[in-house]
Amino acid sequence: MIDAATLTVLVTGATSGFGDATCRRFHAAGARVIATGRRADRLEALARDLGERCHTVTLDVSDLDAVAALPDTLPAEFREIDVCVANAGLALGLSPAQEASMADWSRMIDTNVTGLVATVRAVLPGMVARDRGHVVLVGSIAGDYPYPGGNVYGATKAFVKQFALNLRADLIGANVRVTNIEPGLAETEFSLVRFAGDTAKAAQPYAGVTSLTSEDIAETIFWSCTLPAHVNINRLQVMPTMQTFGPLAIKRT
Ligand code: NDP
Ligand code: 8X3
Repeated sequence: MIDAATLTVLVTGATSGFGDATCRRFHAAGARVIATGRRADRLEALARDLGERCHTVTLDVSDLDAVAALPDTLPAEFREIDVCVANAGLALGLSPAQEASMADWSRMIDTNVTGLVATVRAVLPGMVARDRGHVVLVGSIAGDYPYPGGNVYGATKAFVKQFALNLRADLIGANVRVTNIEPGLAETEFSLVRFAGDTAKAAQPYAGVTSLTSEDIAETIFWSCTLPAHVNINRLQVMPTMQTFGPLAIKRT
């Protein structure tokens, strides 16, 4: 197993949900953590909680210049990133495609696709040069299974799935692992964001269900990153036991 205390871990979207829990999980095991996100107050609170071995950077992943510059702006002791958890992402709305907001679609693509690839592009040269690294992408079961209103969100996560596999193809011979974690229903701020702060709507997906928690996904990420270096988890779907598959829909006349 890899000793987490030897790792420097970069997490995007560390101000909430999976990202916050992932920072806490690695830090508790002795890792150095670089926590990033847009909400500076949340990052400050996280840094206060974690204390030493935590560096925070206010970062919007859709600011491509800032993402590209990130590795060179880090303090020396955080500069050699071993694990990059490209987690920042969001869903906006649940409208059918013919009614959905083009602005929402653009923001999801800018964040979940362009921001994610920019993050990977920024860290990968250092990992390859050091012959040591692990890129963890946070995809979703929405990239595997379609559902009504999932249109562009699901498509961004399908992109993540193929990007992860294609990265593996490029990284042949390099000691750099790539893992796509695909969570199912998990109770975070995800729905609050999807439904633009409408707390009643945001609560509905989690009603009467024992959903995944942020800690469940953080543990899964931690596990995949601390497996022996010769083991690469390509993709991992994680669902709550209470979530499963429905039949294909048929519109009958
Ligand atoms: P949260 O809303 O709790 O967390 C999302 C995080 O992403 C926040 O820290 C937010 O930080 C950050 N973020 C959003 N936009 C940007 C941006 N432009 N730049 C930088 N950071 C950004 O949701 P989750 O923890 O659930 O979501 C994390 C990931 O997991 C996402 O990629 C999501 O698609 C995926 N996912 C979630 C599932 C769920 O059911 N919850 C299931 C499957 C996948 P800030 O606003 O401060 O920038
Ligand atoms: C989040 C899971 O099913 O709400 O990616 O889209 S789902």
